[in-house]
Amino acid sequence: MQLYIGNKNYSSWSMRPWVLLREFNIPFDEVMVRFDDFHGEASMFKRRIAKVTPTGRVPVLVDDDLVVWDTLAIAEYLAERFPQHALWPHDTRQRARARSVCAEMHSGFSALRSHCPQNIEASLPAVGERVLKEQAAVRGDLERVQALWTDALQASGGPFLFGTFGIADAYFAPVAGRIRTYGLPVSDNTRAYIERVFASAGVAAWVRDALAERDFLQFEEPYRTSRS
Ligand SMILES: N[C@@H](CCC(=O)N[C@@H](CS)C(=O)NCC(=O)O)C(=O)O
Repeated sequence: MQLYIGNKNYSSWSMRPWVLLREFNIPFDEVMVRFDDFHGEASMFKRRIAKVTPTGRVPVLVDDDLVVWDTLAIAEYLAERFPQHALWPHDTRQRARARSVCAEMHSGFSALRSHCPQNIEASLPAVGERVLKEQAAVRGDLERVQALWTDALQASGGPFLFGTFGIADAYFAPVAGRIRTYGLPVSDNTRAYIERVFASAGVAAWVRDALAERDFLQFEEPYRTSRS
């Protein structure tokens, strides 16, 4: 299997399936396609990705002659292809809950995503403070994600959202990363969950690679002018 991804420092959608594959030690080859501004014919990223999928986006999973695009479809495919791993919870009701929170993440939290874009190597607490003060919708997203995590952790008993690390945790790992990058204020329990996510093998490996990239892409950087 090959997984096409973008820059590890910036690409939150790529992070989810990559982290999942690594966490469960499922062998795959990574194909990193460096981000550019995604504009038209001149975009090398678009040209390379167009050879694999007409959507022009990452992540994309290629398994022999099968192409699976979009994070949720990739997660579902992996769960079916590797039933020996509990990517989703075994229990039907828990699985329905896990799917609900992933679907909510997939189509929601747009304020947090747009005002606090993924930037693993950066530390921007002053930006986070300003954004929280100015953007009620970001405050709403932060409140909602904390409530969602608290409910899931209470119901499962932890340490991860549905017990052991699974698709839901991979889905929220980039949100946990944004909370760290922007120093957003969260409860002690939420902070402890975030630390567990970052200590998990898959996420820790992604972060290591992201920090080693040292690539600065201006169009992904609304808040910095350089890496230093
Ligand atoms: N719904 C898609 C979203 C994928 C997505 O937007 N990926 C971004 C990178 S994180 C991308 O490829 N952007 C290229 C573009 O916007 O042209 C998924 O879940 O895979």
